[in-house]
Amino acid sequence: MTMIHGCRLEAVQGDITKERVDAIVNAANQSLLGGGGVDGAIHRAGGPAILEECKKLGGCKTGDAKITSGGRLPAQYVIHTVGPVYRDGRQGEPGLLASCHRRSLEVAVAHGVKTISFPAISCGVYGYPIPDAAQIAVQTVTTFLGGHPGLELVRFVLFGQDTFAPFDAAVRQAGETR
Ligand code: AR6
Repeated sequence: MTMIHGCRLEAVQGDITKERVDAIVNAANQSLLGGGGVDGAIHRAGGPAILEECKKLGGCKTGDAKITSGGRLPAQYVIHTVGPVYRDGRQGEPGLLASCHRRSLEVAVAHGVKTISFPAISCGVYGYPIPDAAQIAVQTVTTFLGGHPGLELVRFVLFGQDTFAPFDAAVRQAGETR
């Protein structure tokens, strides 16, 4: 855990669908019509209301983010973002992954969200190397917090030690180098 411009920033291991925060972020695909991984888990736990709202959104570009209610989830909102499919890191993947985090936070702030949890976007079937993704995620959030007071908590909720450790290290590093 570290404090960045008055906002608590932390990494924890867990299931993001259980998060009691204002908004959770979904690692979706461009259709916004559901999928596997964390996307499948969120739609299962939140119920059909989320998909009904998603159908009206007309999809989402890679790097962008759109919001729905949280359905039956403890979280009030789900912010659906689309991470890049990782190829070799030279196809704009870092910029697109940063954009996912920035756009998710912009949409969150526009809806009065004060507490938000992110999964490891693109780190599952989209194949992003986890240490690289962790650095980008934490750096982008940290930069955003510098320009946007009002957020109280940004939490990365990771499945498994292999994903948790690099995110936790990046969060600690952000606290030291700021
Ligand atoms: N809570 C927290 N993290 C989770 C959970 C959960 N309940 N379930 C999985 N993860 P992925 P991507 C982790 O594949 O790489 C979907 O089909 C998982 O271990 O869900 O962005 C979409 O529809 C991994 O670390 O997302 C897209 O088609 C991380 O969440 C595609 O997958 C992200 O893995 C998006 O791929």
